[in-house]
This record gives sequence, structure tokens and C-alpha cells, in this order.
Amino acid sequence: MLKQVVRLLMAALFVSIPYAAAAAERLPDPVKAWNNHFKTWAVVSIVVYLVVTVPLIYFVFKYKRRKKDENGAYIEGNTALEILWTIVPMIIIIMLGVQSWAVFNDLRDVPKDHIEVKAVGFMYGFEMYSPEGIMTLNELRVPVGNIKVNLSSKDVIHDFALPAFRTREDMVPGENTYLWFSAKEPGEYPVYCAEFCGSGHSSMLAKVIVMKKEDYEAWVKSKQAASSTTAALTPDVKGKELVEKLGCLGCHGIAGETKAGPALNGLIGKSEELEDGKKVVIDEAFVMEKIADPKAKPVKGFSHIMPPNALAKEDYEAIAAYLKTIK
Ligand code: HEC
Ligand SMILES: [Cu+2]
Repeated sequence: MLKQVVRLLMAALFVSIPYAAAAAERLPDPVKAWNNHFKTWAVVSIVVYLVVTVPLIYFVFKYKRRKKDENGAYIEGNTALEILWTIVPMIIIIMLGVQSWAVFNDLRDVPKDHIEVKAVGFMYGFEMYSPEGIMTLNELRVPVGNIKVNLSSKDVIHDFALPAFRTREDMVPGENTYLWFSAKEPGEYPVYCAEFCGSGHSSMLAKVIVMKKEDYEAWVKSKQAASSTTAALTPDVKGKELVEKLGCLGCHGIAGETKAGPALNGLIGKSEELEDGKKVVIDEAFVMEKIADPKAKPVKGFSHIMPPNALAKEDYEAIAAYLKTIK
């Protein structure tokens, strides 16, 4: 109720027409609201800056001391002026404050008709979960509509930032946060981590893929069909799935690129220098040991941030089998 009153008041007071229309229809559009908000602040800031600076520069020259021992006029004050320059900025600040609060509400109030997805940050990447429970790495697929994203983190504080949708929110370990956005146009939109979280922070790049409703449903069906056949997987296919699921790709490339850790392709048979200067030739046993106990044989030239993973024996073997297949 109070929020509605504030919205209408604001619409009547000074916010531009598109936002006022949105407010009246009770269809908050955070992108428009935010853009408007930014423009209002920018205009007010520039005007205030000019109103202060231009006369300042002018007076500096006009009233500069011209003769030695010259004294300035003694001015007691001017009540009318003082009232004016107290009241006018106060009104401006209150208006900006009210507008900020309304935009904040738009960003926090999730519209009733929305679908809910989940994003989990880790060092260094994002696991995304569709409402059907399909996990994708660094790729959030959603149909056109309002999307609420529930956020959490596996390790340190990350920040899920969606610049195209003018919103972002921290991902805090042990806490549940959320944001929402309105996906209107099918397309790809960038996702960044906006909280410095470690040496691989800059590789936390992901995307939101907004799809037409039919395309999204077809994608869900194809994923579900694929997962119902997992029982019959060969080890290397299972290994590929594990590498994707366990977040290895947040730190490792598979096309020769160095991220926080070395690339995982062409690894088996490669010789590697360890931190203590020893040379090893990487084989399946080395890979399996690395996953279970990454600190046992640290590789030279990297910071040793790889987390251990306790897996079943056949899972270690599956990952090793997969790494053998990527050259
Ligand atoms: C948080 C980042 C991170 C994650 C997640 C991670 N690693 Fe690593 N990994 C590293 C770093 C850094 C190194 C090199 C430094 C070291 O050995 O301590 C490394 C080294 C390796 C090596 C040795 C590579 C070589 O050239 O000698 C293998 C194999 C490996 N990781 C596999 C995996 C697998 C499989 C997973 C997923 C289960 C995984 N890593 C998850 C950071 C990570
Ligand atoms: Cu991060």
C-alpha cells in the first residue's frame, strides 16, 4: 500500500513518463527504472555542479584582491538566501531518496508470475540449476518471462552480476540471497562475478541464455532424455560429466588455455615440473591422486588452490579416462 502511494506520488512529482506509466500499471521494469534513476541523478548532479562551480570561478576573478591591504566587505548574512539554499536542496534530496527507494523496491519485489532457478558460485565458476533440476555450468538457460535466481556460494563471497538487466547480488556462503530480472528478448547476456574472490576471479564469466518458450521446453526434454540414459555411459562420457559437474572447468580449460590451473587437454603423457623441482610424467595414477589430494604433488607456477574431491574409485577412473580422450 505505502509502496503504491509512493510510486504514484513519484510519478506525479517528477519521474519521466515511461516510468510513471510503468508505476501506474504496477508493472515494475527494473531496467527502465534503473536507467531513469541514473539519468535523474546524472542531470541533478550536473546542474548542481554547474550552479556551484560557474559562479565560484566568476567570483574568484570578480572579487579578487586588487590592491595591497584591501579588505573585503563585511556581510552579516542573508536570511532569505539561507532559507532558499536549505529548502531547495532538501526537496531535491528527498525526491532522489524517494526515487531510490522505489527503484530498490522494484529490484527486490519479485512479480508473482515468475519461475525460480538457482545459481551457486564457486572458485571459479557458476553452477546453474533449472526449475527441473538440470545443472549447467556457466550457462543459465531460461524462457522469456520473469526469473527469480536464488543465490548461494560453495566457498567464498562471489557476486552474481547481470549488467544487461541492471542487477546484481552477492553470493554468500551459508546464506541464501536472490535477485530477479525480466527476460524479455531471446538472446545471450553476460554474467560476471563482481566480487574479487581469488586468482581465478576474472575467469568467472558466464551467460544467461534467454530462449523462446517452445525452444526452452525442447531443451529441457532433450536434457531429460539424455540423463535417463546415463546408466549405460562409457567411463569417458561419465568422466566428462563429472568434470563438468565437479566444477573443474572453473579453473581448467580443455582447449589449451591456462586459467587458474593448467589446461586439462593433452595431459596424459605430458611431463610436468613440480613445486619441489622434480619432473614427473603425468599418467592416470597422477591424475587420480591429484583429484583426491591436490597438495601431495603441487605443480610449479600456480597457486595451490585446487580443492580435494573424495570420489568413488570408478569416478576417479572415469575422469582419467575422459582426460585421455581430450588431446
Ligand atoms: C579452484 C580451482 C581448481 C579446481 C576447482 C580444480 N583444480 Fe585442478 N588444479 C588447479 C591448480 C591451480 C592446479 C595447479 C597447481 C597445483 O597443482 O596445485 C591444478 C592442477 C591439476 C592437475 C595437474 C595438471 C598438470 O598439468 O599437472 C590436474 C590433473 C587437475 N588439476 C585436475 C582437476 C580436476 C579433474 C578437477 C575437478 C575434479 C580439478 N582439477 C578442479 C586448480 C583447480
Ligand atoms: Cu567470484
